Amino acid sequence: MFLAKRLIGGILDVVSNIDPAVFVPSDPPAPRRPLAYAEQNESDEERQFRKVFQQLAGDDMEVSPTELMNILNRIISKHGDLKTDGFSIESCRSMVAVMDCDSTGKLGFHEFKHLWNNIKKWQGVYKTYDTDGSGVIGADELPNAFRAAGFPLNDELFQMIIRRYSDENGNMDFDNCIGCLVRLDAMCRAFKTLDKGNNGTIKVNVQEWLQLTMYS
Ligand SMILES: [Ca+2]
Ligand SMILES: [Ca+2]
Ligand SMILES: [Ca+2]
Repeated sequence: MFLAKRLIGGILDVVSNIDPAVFVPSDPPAPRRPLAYAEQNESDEERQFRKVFQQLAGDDMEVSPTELMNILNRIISKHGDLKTDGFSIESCRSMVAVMDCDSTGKLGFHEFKHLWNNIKKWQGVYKTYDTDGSGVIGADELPNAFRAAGFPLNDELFQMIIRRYSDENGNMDFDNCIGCLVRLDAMCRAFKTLDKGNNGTIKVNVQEWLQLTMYS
């Protein structure tokens, strides 16, 4: 009710009680360079990645949510140590939405590469912080895992994340963990972009608020 009233008022102040400076979201995707320039100046690794991307993305040179789902599910089927019930189309639509900087509805090369590198990094964190080797991140393992991923949240936020992304026993499987971190990372980046004075407070109007929350 309170929120609705504030929204109708037109301006919403989002005040955070945690210091946003402690979050370490990943760097935003590199700005777009002219393709010819990019191709001439890329490293071998980038060239290889571009080839893989071209195969995954198909003729339109962008990765759709369905393509992303197929890729991720193909990969996790080869990793028996990561417990998962598979990436759902809903979770892939959400990941595409929060990574889709240029609003094409799909992931272009740089957007996809950014997501890919994060997933690789977080897969390492997941394995390292699954300390009992159960294949899932339990409620007791979660704070350290998220801290290692760059998100030292407080207890209240960890509890909320477990409520939203873990099962009834408090266990988070691999696809849920990646979905959660992709969103958390994107929301922290969005906050930092909007926090013009760098003082932990942002001011957004209803249009900006809905663009941020509904395309996510
Ligand atoms: Ca799952
Ligand atoms: Ca895009
Ligand atoms: Ca575990």
